[in-house]
Amino acid sequence: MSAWQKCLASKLDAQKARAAPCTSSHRTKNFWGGHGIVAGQTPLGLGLAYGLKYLGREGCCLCYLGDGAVNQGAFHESLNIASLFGIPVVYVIENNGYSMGTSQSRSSAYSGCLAQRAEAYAIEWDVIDGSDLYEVRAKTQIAMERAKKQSKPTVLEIDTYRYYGHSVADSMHKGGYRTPEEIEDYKKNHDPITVFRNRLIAEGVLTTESVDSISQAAKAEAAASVKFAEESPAPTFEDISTDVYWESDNNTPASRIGRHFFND
Ligand SMILES: Cc1ncc(C[n+]2csc(CCOP(=O)(O)OP(=O)(O)O)c2C)c(N)n1
Ligand SMILES: [Mg+2]
Repeated sequence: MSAWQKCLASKLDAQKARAAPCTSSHRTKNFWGGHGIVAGQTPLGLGLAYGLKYLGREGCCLCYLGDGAVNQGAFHESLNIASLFGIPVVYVIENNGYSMGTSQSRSSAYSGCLAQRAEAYAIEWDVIDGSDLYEVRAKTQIAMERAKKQSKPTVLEIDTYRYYGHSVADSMHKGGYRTPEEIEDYKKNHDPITVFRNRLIAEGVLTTESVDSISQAAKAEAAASVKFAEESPAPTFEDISTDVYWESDNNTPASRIGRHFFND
């Protein structure tokens, strides 16, 4: 429901329509959002996890990044500090093989896998098959326990895929960076939802009929969310211009002459 409020820039959106969907966050759900700068979220995730340690709270920060972020300096600086100071952060590399229209083999020097780079920082790491939900859950659990009980970081690499382009810039695999056959193969043989559905049917937890009714209920819920968002009020000018600068919101003397934008 709230995701659609975000996509359609409704006044009811948690951030009052002031952020793009890819940088959305939800404070009360402890979801701190993305970052427009690739790997920019990695030092921020480190900081959130450091905050937990500093306040003496048991917890951890799960910080996600794409395979396109692994060569950024900010990520490596974050790994170094995480290891050195024992920060309860779990970095999860979602490796879908491409950064926009560039394949991983063209952008990253590595042997084996990307997560192995953690060894350079004395950090534990693991690789996960993203189409296997049980494996994702079990290995993420181990990393979270390590963070919570030992205050140690982990780097996880989840092998996955994306069906669409990163954005309009590489939609329909513009530039021919991958083939339609590759996409079809993944859909047919590795799609995590299909794999999990088949597994639950094989385990006797679900039947083909119950899968259909769950699927229909999910589609109905999504359609109702879209309708609600479409019918929600649009933000006003005040909604999008407040909570941007504290000085302006509070009409301080500096704000009245605009000086807080400068250092003089
Ligand atoms: C520092 C920086 N450089 C370049 C960009 C432009 N950019 C946006 S997303 C992206 C690729 C990210 O790759 P990945 O995280 O693997 O995302 P995917 O293509 O799989 O969706 C690039 C280069 C950016 N946002 N920030
Ligand atoms: Mg990627």
